[in-house]
Amino acid sequence: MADSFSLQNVLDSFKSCLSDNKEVFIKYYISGWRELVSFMNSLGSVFSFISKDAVNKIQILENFLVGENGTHYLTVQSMVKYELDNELVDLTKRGIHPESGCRTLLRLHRALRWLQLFLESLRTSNEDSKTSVMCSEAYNASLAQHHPWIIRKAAGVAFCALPYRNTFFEVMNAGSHQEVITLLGEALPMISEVYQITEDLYAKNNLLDLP
Ligand code: 1Q0
Repeated sequence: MADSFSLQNVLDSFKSCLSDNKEVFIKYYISGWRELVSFMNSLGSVFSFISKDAVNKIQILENFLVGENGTHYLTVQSMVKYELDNELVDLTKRGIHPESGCRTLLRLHRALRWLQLFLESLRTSNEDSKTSVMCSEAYNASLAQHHPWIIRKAAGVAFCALPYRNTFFEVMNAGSHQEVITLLGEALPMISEVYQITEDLYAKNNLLDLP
């Protein structure tokens, strides 16, 4: 179970992300990303430069969570407060805190917007839709704005290696195509809510452009 991907696991992680008072648990946020990375790894080695970066960022957050100040890293809200109160974030240019929790999570947060757009487009796609086109449109409307030319180029090459929609739906391991579409419909509001709460928190604290 643990090492076989299923869309249901992703949904479960993002469902568990929100506390009763709508704080975002870092533990489940990163377990959602781990699931997604395992999915991406099953698609082939052209994606390994992406999954390496994602794993690296997941690991930075995990280390904070299990580290001596771990209690401050329980939720995204408590992390932001703790790191800002203690001046642990490089706010305008990279300095002595190049790997703060805040800037690391921001990278995944931006990627979550891509995921949201991509999954929505998969959900509403038809048999003739091309995954590579859906993926790059989602990317251009989100993450690409934060990436230099060379990364955008490499991402574009990787997208061309995405399997066809049919295969893609099968790797998601969530039953028939109709079942996948239903599950996507359940997963998306969860993902969107986690995204929006984080976005609002970062905006309120002026953290959306952390270097
Ligand atoms: C399946 C297709 C995957 C497509 C992923 C799209 C994202 C492309 C991103 C390219 C990133 C390239 C690597 C390096 C980037 C870093 O420079 C950048 C900034 O960090 P920093 O430290 O230099 O300031 N990093 C990022 O922007 C973070 C990127 C994280 C990407 C995480 C992607 C995880 C992918 C998951 C696969 C999802 C499959 C979707 C379908 C699943 C169905 C449930």
